[in-house]
Amino acid sequence: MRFIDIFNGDADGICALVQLRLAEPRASELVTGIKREINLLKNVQATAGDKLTVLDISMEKNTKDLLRLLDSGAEVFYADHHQPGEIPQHKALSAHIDMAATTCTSLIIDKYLKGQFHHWAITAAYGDNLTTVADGLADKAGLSALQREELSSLGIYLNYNGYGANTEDLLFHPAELFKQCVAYSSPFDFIHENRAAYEKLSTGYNEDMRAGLTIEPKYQTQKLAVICLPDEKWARRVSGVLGNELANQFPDRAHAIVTVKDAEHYLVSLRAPNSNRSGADKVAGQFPTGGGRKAAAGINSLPKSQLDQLIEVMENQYA
Ligand SMILES: [Mn+2]
Repeated sequence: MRFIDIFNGDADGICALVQLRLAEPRASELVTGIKREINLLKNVQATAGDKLTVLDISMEKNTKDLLRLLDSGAEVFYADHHQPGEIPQHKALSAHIDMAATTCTSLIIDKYLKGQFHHWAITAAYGDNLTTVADGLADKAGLSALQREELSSLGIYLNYNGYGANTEDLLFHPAELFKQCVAYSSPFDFIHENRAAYEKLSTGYNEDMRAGLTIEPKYQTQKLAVICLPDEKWARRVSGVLGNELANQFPDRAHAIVTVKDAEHYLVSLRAPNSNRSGADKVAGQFPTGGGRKAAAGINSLPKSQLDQLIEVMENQYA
């Protein structure tokens, strides 16, 4: 019988598993990847009696493999907050799904464990950009303003670590980062006692962010800015968090963060202005590989020749 822990490589996935393994320590096989890699079940093989834990990846995107693993006799504990599609009715599946906009997988696990490792759950809420929810929980837990700041920073760093084109781009492989974190029952102890890991994250984040903020926008008006990042590791790491930072610094501006995907294509991350959180899905929807939500959307594969067209569509939406 094998234990296999499968989790998204971002703050939410890592903190969800940290809580579970602090409550129930196991030597398990770890299956994870970059934040965008969510078809994690496709590489998992199991036999009867194996115990699988699956965290923070959409069930809908993994249904076929989930059914295959259940059919092979594995027991599956599944917790997530993304669209599940139709949840299979199977006696070996224990599903904990909550799609409320105010929750995340780590908060679902926090409830399941009756708050045993609550500070790790709050860290994840900050990392998953549920800032208002996280602030409320921190207040309720009696945390000081400084402690709140510490958990918020850690959440942001753990989330940042998940961005890249592959795990070689990342400062820590998410499986390694999980191991560094799970050694501490409180994130405050991780922050203060695991200085080497914490400083690697904080220095990396701050240096990448500084470099990202100095890039001259390719196109810029009062209403929108298009930032083209170079094809380098640091740029791929910061691509996911730079848009949030720019949206905070320029709340009335829409942003497109453009990174090189391959010789012919860009990967585009779109953010609506903070003061008008709408339209990002409409801009992305004008392109065949675009999609997303009103406030944040993306284009998976934009032909390089269509960058001007993207600017035009953004002008029509926001100017
Ligand atoms: Mn999540």
